[in-house]
Amino acid sequence: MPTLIRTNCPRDCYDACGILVEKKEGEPLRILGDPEHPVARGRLCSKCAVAYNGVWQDKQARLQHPLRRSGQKGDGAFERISWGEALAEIASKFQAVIDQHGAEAILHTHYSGTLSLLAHFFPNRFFTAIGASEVDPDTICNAAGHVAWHLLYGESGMGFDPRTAKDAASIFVWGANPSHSAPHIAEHWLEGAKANVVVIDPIQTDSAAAADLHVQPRPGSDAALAFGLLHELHAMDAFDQAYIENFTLGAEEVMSTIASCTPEWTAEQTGVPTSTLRQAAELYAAGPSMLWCGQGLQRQSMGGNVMRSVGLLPALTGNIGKPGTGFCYLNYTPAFAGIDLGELSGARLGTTENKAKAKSISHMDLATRLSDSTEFKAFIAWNTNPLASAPNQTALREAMRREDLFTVVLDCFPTDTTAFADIVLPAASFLEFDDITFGYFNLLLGAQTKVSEPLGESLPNQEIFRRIATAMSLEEPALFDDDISLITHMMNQWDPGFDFDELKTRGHVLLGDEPMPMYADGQFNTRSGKIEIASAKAEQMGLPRTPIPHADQAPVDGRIRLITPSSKWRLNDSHANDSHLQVQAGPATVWLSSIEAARCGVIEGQRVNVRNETGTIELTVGIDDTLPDATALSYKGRWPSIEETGVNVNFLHTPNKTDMGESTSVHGTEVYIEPI
Ligand SMILES: Nc1nc2c(c(=O)[nH]1)N[C@H]1C(S)=C(S)[C@@H](COP(=O)(O)OP(=O)(O)OC[C@H]3O[C@@H](n4cnc5c(=O)[nH]c(N)nc54)[C@H](O)[C@@H]3O)O[C@H]1N2
Ligand SMILES: Nc1nc2c(c(=O)[nH]1)N[C@H]1C(S)=C(S)[C@@H](COP(=O)(O)OP(=O)(O)OC[C@H]3O[C@@H](n4cnc5c(=O)[nH]c(N)nc54)[C@H](O)[C@@H]3O)O[C@H]1N2
Ligand code: SF4
Ligand SMILES: [Mo]
Repeated sequence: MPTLIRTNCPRDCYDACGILVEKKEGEPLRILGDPEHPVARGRLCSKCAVAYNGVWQDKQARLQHPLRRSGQKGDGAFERISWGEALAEIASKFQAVIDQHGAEAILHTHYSGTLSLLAHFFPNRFFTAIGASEVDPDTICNAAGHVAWHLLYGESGMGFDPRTAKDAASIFVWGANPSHSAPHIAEHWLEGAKANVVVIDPIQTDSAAAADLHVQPRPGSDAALAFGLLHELHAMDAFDQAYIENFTLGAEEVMSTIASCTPEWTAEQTGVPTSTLRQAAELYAAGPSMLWCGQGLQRQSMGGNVMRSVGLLPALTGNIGKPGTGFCYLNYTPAFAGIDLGELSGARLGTTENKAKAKSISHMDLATRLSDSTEFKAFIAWNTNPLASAPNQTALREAMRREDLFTVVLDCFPTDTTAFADIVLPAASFLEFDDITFGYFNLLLGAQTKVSEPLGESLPNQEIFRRIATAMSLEEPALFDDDISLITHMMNQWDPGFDFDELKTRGHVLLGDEPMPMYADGQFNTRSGKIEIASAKAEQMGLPRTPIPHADQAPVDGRIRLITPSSKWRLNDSHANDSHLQVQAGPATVWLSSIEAARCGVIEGQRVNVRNETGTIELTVGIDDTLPDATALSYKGRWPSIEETGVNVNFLHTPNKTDMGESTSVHGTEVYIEPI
């Protein structure tokens, strides 16, 4: 008889599925969806069902021992060393950098390889305590949106509770593609909703195709679209004057702009027909209406302004604080449960002097800053594979070839980034240690349960950093808190009325029995306590005082917008090394409409050069006639080292910063497409 163990998927994914592991002596684990989990409902997504039973259990594919570089950086030639040797070398190199250049010359980059709380947050304690510099993680993903929601509502991590959809008449999905990035939410929550679904996306995603209405603006034109919708909503008398008066600040400053954004003007700016605009406005006006704003939406050069403009809809129509309303960017579920993530990450550690010297740099500057040998002397990447996911790949690779840059990389697998390390440290997988997981859409917390021993000599991230701290003879006690006390401490902060063992038995908990009301009290965490439509803070930051109806210019001179969003077959760049998923994903393809293909002089199946000022890559043409003019599509998540061409779309990803948050504008990338 197999043993059945409940655990949860800790990937950076909206779904946060429950997992059931079947364990039988002498046989591979069977990783299945938990039938009792409200999101998974007995099934994992098509990528994890394969990868968790494939590459994640392939011992040969995993890193099992610490390694020291034995060839040139990038070659991937390593010799096995002991943990003792690895830790001694890291400690002495870090100490030398600190003595000669200060701890701020140590730069770490990290993100969401795993979101389980200990493995994701605890290692930051080490870097904060010593005063190291950090690549601001959100600048590769969603920093523009965070700044925008903060300016408007004072929060970016408190969205609607998805359960409130039972009371909604319409659900707007703006610039997210749940059919890829949240597959269970797409299938059960969205497609099963009684509400009318409106998807706003330049691409006809499967979610858009299944929606009641697909609004297809040109990329980067959403702020104009939002103002055009507001014009229609105002004309329909759908503004909530009482709500505006009581809970918003500065609405009068946008009213004349809204009046000027006529349907005809909006159609010209966005490519959305006036009839579609009206239909969308009618559906939002019918209310109660929910608004889900994706992270793809703000990966445009004016992405912050886009979010601020779209965020006006709930405020001006009063679709907030009541059942079936609200907006969602992300939900910081552990914080709702009372878990202190600042404490877990050691935000309060380190001296004031160190803190003042430690730098926070944008991913958009990483390649150039790292290529300057005077600034950073050591580089540590953990929970991330920047040589697949970051912009400006050619320059970043060149910088990481620096012989004087001591580089340490932690991962479960050998990746493009580990190939550039001096020391590689093997990380245990989510099946190999206990932790707490969470959902950032549904208000879920779950147990990550240890199913098997760490493979080879691999260790969880948090243990690796405890050992580095020991090797450096650091004394801060918070660096040595063990997993059991950290988990117990978090359970105490949360206080659900049972302990971690019970959480393991239950698998997951959905916070609250009923939908949690967000902003029902009309209190907002802005300076004024109101929704700041006009913002003095924005002005101080050098931004417009109010959102503006901007639309990016359509590309000129034969250039094309290249959107590179979530692939159905990858989770960011995780699982790209699974051979079965490589077959499913097919060859690296750039999708174009037949009109656009003809204009470029290329046909379906042809190999083409896709190029811009940042790089050139070779792709195969696919035809998709649902794509708008001057827009191309290619999915993210491939490892250059696995591709025959040795490159991926991030060789084209120009590190242009968004208007807010110094974040990526990757979906604003422009390219030329030419026959080879
Ligand atoms: N072109 C393009 N590029 C993009 C994007 C895009 O839309 N288009 N999106 C961006 C976004 S949103 C993001 S978030 C980034 C994500 O980019 P990454 O952070 O690079 O991607 P992930 O796949 O989340 O995780 C990276 C690594 O973490 C490792 N990992 C998993 N579990 C553990 C663990 O427990 N310990 C350690 N040490 N490692 C572990 C995985 O094996 C994997 O190699 O990519 C960005 N890049
Ligand atoms: N399968 C899978 N799931 C994932 C990930 C993955 O890589 N693969 N990544 C995870 C991570 S880290 C993140 S951050 C999320 C991201 O997931 P999402 O929030 O869904 O973001 P993206 O996939 O980047 O893009 C979503 C949609 O935004 C659209 N878009 C691009 N530009 C514009 C625009 O100007 N206007 C409008 N209206 N839409 C636009 C794209 O066409 C795309 O369909 O997904 C998570 N889930
Ligand atoms: S990646 Fe997302 S959809 Fe797939 S199993 Fe994990 S949580 Fe579920
Ligand atoms: Mo992300």
